[in-house]
Amino acid sequence: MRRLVSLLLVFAASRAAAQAGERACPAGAALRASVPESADAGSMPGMDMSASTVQVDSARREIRIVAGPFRIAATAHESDDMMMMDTPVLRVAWPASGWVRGYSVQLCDGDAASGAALARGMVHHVGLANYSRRELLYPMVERLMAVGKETPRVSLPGGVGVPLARGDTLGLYSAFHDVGGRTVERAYVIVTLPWIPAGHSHPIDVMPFFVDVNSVIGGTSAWDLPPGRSEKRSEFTMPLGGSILALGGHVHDYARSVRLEDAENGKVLVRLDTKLASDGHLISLGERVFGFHEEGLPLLPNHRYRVIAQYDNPTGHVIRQGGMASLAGAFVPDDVRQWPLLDPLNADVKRDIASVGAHDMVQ
Ligand SMILES: [Cu+2]
Repeated sequence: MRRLVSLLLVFAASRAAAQAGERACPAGAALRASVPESADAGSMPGMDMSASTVQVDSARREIRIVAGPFRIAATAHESDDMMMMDTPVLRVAWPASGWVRGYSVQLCDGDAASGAALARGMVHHVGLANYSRRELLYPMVERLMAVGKETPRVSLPGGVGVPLARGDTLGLYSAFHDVGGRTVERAYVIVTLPWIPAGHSHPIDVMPFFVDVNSVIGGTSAWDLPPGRSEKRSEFTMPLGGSILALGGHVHDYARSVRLEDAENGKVLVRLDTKLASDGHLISLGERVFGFHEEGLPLLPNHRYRVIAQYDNPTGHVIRQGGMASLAGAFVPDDVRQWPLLDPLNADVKRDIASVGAHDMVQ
């Protein structure tokens, strides 16, 4: 029952062009040595001793964030919520200006003598927030990228990248659960970001796009789902023009569709339909790739749009926090200099920063 992170999830592994093979994990000793101990170490038990470090690999054109150690304790599997462990948000200073063109996550064992990867299923999600840029539509910090166990890797098509500048502040948040009742004492997360350094080729700037039918800053955007057919909608005004390259989304069981409309003339711009099991449980929500250049879906500056979710709840009763719907994708602004600025003193922004990671996840 959590909000989807804005991410370029529609470019997830399966359709990505080049797939680098999964890297081997470094040896445990090397992992432990690479992450300096947190100043809090010793003061708090368990995961609060974790810290992070950033490595620039110029030869491979990659930037890596290594974070840990995280203790992943075996738990009694009473419910999905019980078994998930959120980690504190670890902030990192971005080391170089240029463009990120992908994102992948490894989970490695810090107690293994030689490199050892941990079960992929232990990763519930790992995401990056960007405290140096605002979400396009909301006074919130940007959710840059995130993956869950179903989408271990995000790759952008050639010629586009998400701009980041040296000194930007990112926050790494994650959640794990045990697999097979085994406790891992020291797990390390390695986030690898393929990278185009400034001064080389100049890709097209692409940004995360996110719109929620029930945006609640600092809280969950889920709502109580009434029985039968129902609809939830919200309007937004584009602060600048640009085009959407691709769009996916997030909904819950019994959702029928999410659509984006021009609120000024009612025209349906895109509609994503769900695939449901016969009992109404969600199998998948459609995605749409418009194209990477001129073929994108244009959105006009200062123009009103709306997003509408349709549900049909057959249970005959209200499902507490059962509704959720958002669209997320990739957006190319006409002029990136017009991007709305993040005001760190704004009350909504403060509330959002306090909640990073708490309501974010990949479906
Ligand atoms: Cu949800």
